[in-house]
Amino acid sequence: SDLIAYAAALPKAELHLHIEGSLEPELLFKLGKRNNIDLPFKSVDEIRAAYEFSNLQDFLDIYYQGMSVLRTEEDFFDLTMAYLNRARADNVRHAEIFFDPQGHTERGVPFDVAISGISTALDMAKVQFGMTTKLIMCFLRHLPEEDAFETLKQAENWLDRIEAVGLDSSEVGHPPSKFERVFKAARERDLKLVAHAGEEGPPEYVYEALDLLRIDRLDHGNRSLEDTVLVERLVKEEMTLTVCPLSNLKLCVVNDIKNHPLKRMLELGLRATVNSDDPSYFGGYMNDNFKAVIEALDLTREDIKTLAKNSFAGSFLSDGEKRAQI
Ligand code: ES4
Ligand code: ZN
Repeated sequence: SDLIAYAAALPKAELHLHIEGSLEPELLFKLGKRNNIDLPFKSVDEIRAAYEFSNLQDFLDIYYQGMSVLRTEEDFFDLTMAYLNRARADNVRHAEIFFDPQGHTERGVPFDVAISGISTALDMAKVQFGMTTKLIMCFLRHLPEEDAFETLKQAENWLDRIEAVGLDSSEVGHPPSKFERVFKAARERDLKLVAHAGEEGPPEYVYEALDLLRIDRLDHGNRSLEDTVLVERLVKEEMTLTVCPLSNLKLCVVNDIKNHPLKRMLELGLRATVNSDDPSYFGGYMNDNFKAVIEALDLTREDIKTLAKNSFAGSFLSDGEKRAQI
């Protein structure tokens, strides 16, 4: 319809995107071949058929398996370049990109190899198509806090290339409180702070992310809606929520896209944004996510405009850079 075309054409920022989750089956195969890695799949179709999840952990098992083909700097460059090209086609003008260094270092791929391949692609996107980007280094929350400290140490020479730290992977059983000290250390290095919370975890985890980690932005945050006091606080603090509609559907955070809380979030005055999370695994990039919620939730032109504005307002761009985009 008209509104879908309107959303597609709007300049947008993507604030919740795991670069390893943008690895398409075709590239996965190509890199597997290039690196002589034996894969448990014989075809692209076979891989796609395996992308059926009943919860976050189901997905994460496949996600960590998929990233095993990423070995060299060139692999990380190719992965990142493919995403940036695809995002650009959806009129994403600015992207704040997560990466999971521990998903690589624990397989023997050095931190420097991953970040250097990614960074080269980010620099090229700026020169070639004027796209701006920020890099967010995530800690895997199923691993000990000590490992996160080790990762922060490995990042020491790259701090000028890293905007923020984040927290991802298996949420339930790994509350934000587990990472209070390493987030404090990151804050002392002037890094911005974000965390996945309230995706599968309870509102209590969102409170911990706010009060103990002192986050600048909330990733997902869906389950905040179960707590009216928490919602009022998020509204008052103008906290940005990076919402991922197709991800929520594929991971059964919502049982039907028609029951997605995005519209309700906007009505409550929350600063919600639309993002693709792990687009290769969840069935779509930025504009596919917009299309899904526009059709299912009867979003208005004003809603769509608000979502695009929120994406820049909630970004880590400077005030001057935000004004230039909005
Ligand atoms: C993730 Cl959707 C999601 N949630 C938590 N951790 C993740 N890592 C990659 N995608
Ligand atoms: Zn995520």
